[in-house]
Amino acid sequence: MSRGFFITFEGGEGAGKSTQIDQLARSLREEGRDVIVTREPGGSSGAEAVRHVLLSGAAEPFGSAMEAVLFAAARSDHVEQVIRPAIERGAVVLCDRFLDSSRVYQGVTGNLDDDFMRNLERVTVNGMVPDLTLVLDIDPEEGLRRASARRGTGAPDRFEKETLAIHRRRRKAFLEIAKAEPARCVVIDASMSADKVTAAIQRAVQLAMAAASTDRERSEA
Ligand code: T5A
Repeated sequence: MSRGFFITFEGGEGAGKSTQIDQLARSLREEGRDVIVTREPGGSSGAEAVRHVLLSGAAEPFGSAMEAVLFAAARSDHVEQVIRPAIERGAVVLCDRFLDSSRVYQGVTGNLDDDFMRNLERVTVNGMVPDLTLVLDIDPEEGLRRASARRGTGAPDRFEKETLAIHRRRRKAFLEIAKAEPARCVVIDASMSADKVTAAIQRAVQLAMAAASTDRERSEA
């Protein structure tokens, strides 16, 4: 593959994104592919420095627009330092959350203006739109239960602690994005067993990679 392939994992809290990224990375590496696993907020040294400020709630008093700006600053560093170089050298990049999380968490449930979010996204992503986005869909009650069981006695973060009604709005918003962008997004039922989710993801990834190769061959012919 000359250019790499950029896959993002999206969805609510505790949907199983990290679990499934590990599985997919393992199977792609077994096929001999160069795989980069990364996450947001974070993924580059500059962005990891901003991660704690965002997830601890230290930026919450600034309001959702300024939180969106901080997520954007972290994403810009991550795109330019990690994602774009990896894609240009032909790697497969697996990213735990990306632009759709900002659209949903800051845009929809932060009640931010569409134009503001669109302009911020354009500057931040700078053309690095995912080739495939896997939306792991789960009832927020179950997702939060899983996230809480994994966390043990630790406190929920800035976004996890919000009301069930807000998490439900987020689920709906992720599904609306997937419906509006069917060429990029595939919805995966994340309530199934982890093995079944892995199998569904592998099918979606194989199909998307095969379609991308065909498109490239056609455009080079
Ligand atoms: N955010 C992020 C924004 O507001 N705007 C943005 O632009 C971005 C990028 C990040 C937070 O930041 C917000 C969104 C988030 O609130 P985070 O700590 O990085 O927070 O965590 P999350 O991305 O939310 O991910 P989680 O850690 O909550 O969950 P995962 O990764 O989806 O789930 P995972 O794999 O850790 O699984 C959770 C538990 O469930 C089990 C696992 O073993 C684990 O214990 N599990 C299953 N159990 C049963 N059946 C299955 N199929 C299972 N799959 C996993």
